[in-house]
Amino acid sequence: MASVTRSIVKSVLSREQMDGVGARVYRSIGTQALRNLDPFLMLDEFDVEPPAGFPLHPHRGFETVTYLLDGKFQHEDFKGHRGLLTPGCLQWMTAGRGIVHAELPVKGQTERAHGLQLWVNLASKDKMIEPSYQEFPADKVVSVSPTPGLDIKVIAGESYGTKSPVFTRTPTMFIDVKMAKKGLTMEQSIPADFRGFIYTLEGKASFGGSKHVADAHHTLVLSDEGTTIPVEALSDNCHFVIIAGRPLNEPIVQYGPFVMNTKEEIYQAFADYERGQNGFEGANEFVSEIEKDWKN
Ligand code: FJE
Ligand code: FE
Repeated sequence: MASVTRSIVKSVLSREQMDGVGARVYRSIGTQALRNLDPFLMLDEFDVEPPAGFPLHPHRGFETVTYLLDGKFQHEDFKGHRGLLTPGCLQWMTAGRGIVHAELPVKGQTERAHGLQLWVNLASKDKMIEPSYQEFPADKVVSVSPTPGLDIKVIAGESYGTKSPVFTRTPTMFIDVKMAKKGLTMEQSIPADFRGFIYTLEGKASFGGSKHVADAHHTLVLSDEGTTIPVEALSDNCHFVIIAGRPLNEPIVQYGPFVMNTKEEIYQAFADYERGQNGFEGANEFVSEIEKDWKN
């Protein structure tokens, strides 16, 4: 049976903006043009030069997926969990009921830290679970090369028979694709009930049944119907990600770093964070070592 090809229904160019402290981001999902794309809340292509970064801030009700492309990036949370991301490293953080952390480039380093941060919403039943991490150094991120010059990293889900070990509470796929030469083609399967998009990083390619052409910093929203997306490289060195997930179809009430289902739950999140309760114990007293280093 022939599979139905998804097409591109919308193309949005990310505009450069500032967030955190002086940190440059190209926001894809999470702007006026694309408020959210259930189950995704935000995608930022961050491009941060020290001393800019994301000092201590809270999260509740969703997951943050940080995938580093260039440079070095460090993180530390209020329970002492700390780590360093180098190119190709993946951190899949389930904030659940509460994480307070700092995400900063490494001090003394002049190179920019460049990567992607995706926010995946959690179902109502999972919003208040214990926080947890899935962390993969670059050499533990699985990859597949179906043809010479086509290199795919399987961050989540499956591509060309290769499966990621990442557990996604909200069913999600996240594929990083590099096509070295103009004219190369690939095709990615997408589960029929997933909503998805492509975010372009480099080069020029044509995507989907509609043969939509795009270059860097574009978000291409996929049609909901279909189970596959074909791609053809129209330049050398194409780099893009394909991200899709099963919509939760639940109400979304977001206030910055808290994403819940009702306004009352947002007020509760503020109160919990302020008073250091219901998962935010110790949040106010916490002093980040990496933030201290970074200020000196
Ligand atoms: C945040 C301000 C912020 N995009 N991309 C408010 F700066 C942040 C925040 C980030 C962030 C972090 C990384 Cl590592 C990459 C990002 C925003 O930390 F979450 C809110 N609410
Ligand atoms: Fe964060």
